[in-house]
Amino acid sequence: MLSIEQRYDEARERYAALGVDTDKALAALEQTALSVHCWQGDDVGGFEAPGAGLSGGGIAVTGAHPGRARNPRELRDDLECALSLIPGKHRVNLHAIYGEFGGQKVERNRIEPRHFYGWIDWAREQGLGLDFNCTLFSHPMAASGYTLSSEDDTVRKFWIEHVEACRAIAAHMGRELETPCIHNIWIADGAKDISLLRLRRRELLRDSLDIIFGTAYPVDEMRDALESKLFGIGSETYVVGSHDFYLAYALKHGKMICMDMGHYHPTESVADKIPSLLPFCDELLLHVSRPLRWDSDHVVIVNDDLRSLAEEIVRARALERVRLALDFFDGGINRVGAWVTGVRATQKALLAALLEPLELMRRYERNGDGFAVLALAEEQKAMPAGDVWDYFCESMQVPAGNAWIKEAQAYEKEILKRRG
Ligand code: RNT
Ligand code: ZN
Repeated sequence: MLSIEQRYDEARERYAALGVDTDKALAALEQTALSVHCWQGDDVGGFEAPGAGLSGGGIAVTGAHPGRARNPRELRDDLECALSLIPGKHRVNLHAIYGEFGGQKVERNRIEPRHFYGWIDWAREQGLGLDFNCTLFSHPMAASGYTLSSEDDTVRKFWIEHVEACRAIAAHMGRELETPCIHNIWIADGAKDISLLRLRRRELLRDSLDIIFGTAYPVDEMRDALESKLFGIGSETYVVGSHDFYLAYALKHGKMICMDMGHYHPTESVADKIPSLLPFCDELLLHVSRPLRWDSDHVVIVNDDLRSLAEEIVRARALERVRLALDFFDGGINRVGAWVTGVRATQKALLAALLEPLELMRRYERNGDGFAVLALAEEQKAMPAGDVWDYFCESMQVPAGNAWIKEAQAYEKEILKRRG
């Protein structure tokens, strides 16, 4: 049997014949840090109070597979295991509910950087960047279904203070780790049925954001992103933070748009939104996810949506302007295995895009040779990208091919299954 290196050498020549430099492709892949969401490890539970789980917010985690992380130490152990099976250096994406509150009840509008020192120290030690999200769900103050767009001044003020606190924490993380922390705002505000306050609530959300963004932070410390949604469970008819709303807000105020692959109409192409927005935005944030029926957050796999997404980023030469964060959760399978599957799938899709013979395809297109563009893209599917991927994994000192599966199984047997 040929070794991974021999297979790579052969693949390198085949790609080179098409004008593709596989070493360059791998260097670009290595440079692409993905923001790995902490919440796959504990079903979006967080550490606010023992037993507190996901409630409200229009998102739901199903499944009761044993081994859910119950505290920051377990979650960090699980992340370390997952990251050891993923090639490259990445970032970890936290939510405000993952602070270390020392068993104390700390109101969300009172959280501080010190509640995240444990994460910052760990990230520094592991050589990881951190990203951050405010948490405006799973809370009594969100029970009405409205937060930043609430007509109740007390509720709105509480959540404005929460997001302000989160932005300060994000800036602190960025400063400490010397890599800008992306702070993403997603709220579940919306209505199950007819609402007569569609405009009113969007004006309230606009005003809340204006107050929140009244404090400016240096871009090398933190940057703001706004994540829209089409519908959620219990907000089927109306979502205050729609795509149009945030797009308008972001363009007007120089904020970043976050597009979650699960938050659009099923036939709408998130991939094509990338080259639509790039002429107007310096940077974009993507939540890489897999919508299925009513759920927006299945574990990511290499499907056509993901491939097109990666292709549009690479074809637009925008790998440095489009930040990729993962966003999926499955409580029904080995959670570490779910993480690794989704992150590696994203990397494989990026690699496939980086291995496209773009110069040749562009030449064909400019020469009006449309069939050749199509044919070349098709033939690409039978090229040995897997050999390049295996070599990448091996050179990054992580298991190639499916060898990581037994490592995730062993971790489950030795660690996860032993948890209560
Ligand atoms: C929900 C959004 C959001 C969340 C996380 C937990 O539909 O996608 O990004 O998944 O903030
Ligand atoms: Zn998302």
